[in-house]
Amino acid sequence: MQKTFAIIKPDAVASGYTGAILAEIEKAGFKIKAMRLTRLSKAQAEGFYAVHKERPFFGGLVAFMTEGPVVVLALERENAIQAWRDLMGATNPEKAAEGTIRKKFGANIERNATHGSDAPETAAFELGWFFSGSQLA
Ligand code: 3AN
Repeated sequence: MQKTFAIIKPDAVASGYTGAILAEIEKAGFKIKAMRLTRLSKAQAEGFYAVHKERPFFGGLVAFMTEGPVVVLALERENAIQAWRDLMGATNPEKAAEGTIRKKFGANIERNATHGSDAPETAAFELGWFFSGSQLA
């Protein structure tokens, strides 16, 4: 069993897609280990996306991620990191495969509905950024 970290981003929460995305997550066999509706502060978003701080889209990304509430999730499944990235689809919804969450609910490369950890190290960092150890047990 493996855990990964997911965010239902401000665009998807504001559009009323939270329930539909949670349904897709459960249908795909993930167990929701922890979940919270929260509004990220600028400092939280900057710290979370620190690996992207030199990228030209960093400022826009932080502004977007703080514009409204998000749902943060700890998901568990066999091969959870890859399985959640497969279910989300490509970063750019225009390039995402049919049936994926970003294809169905994403608007563009920035406003792309969901986030998912890309490796075990980032999953550990991202889960720890939002949840305490006892919440993930
Ligand atoms: P992923 O979320 O698929 O792992 P990353 O880690 O490359 O993609 O990018 C993190 C986030 O930054 C994306 N989810 C997206 O919201 C935003 N992003 C990535 N590339 C761009 C871009 N070229 N322009 C605007 N926003 C971007």
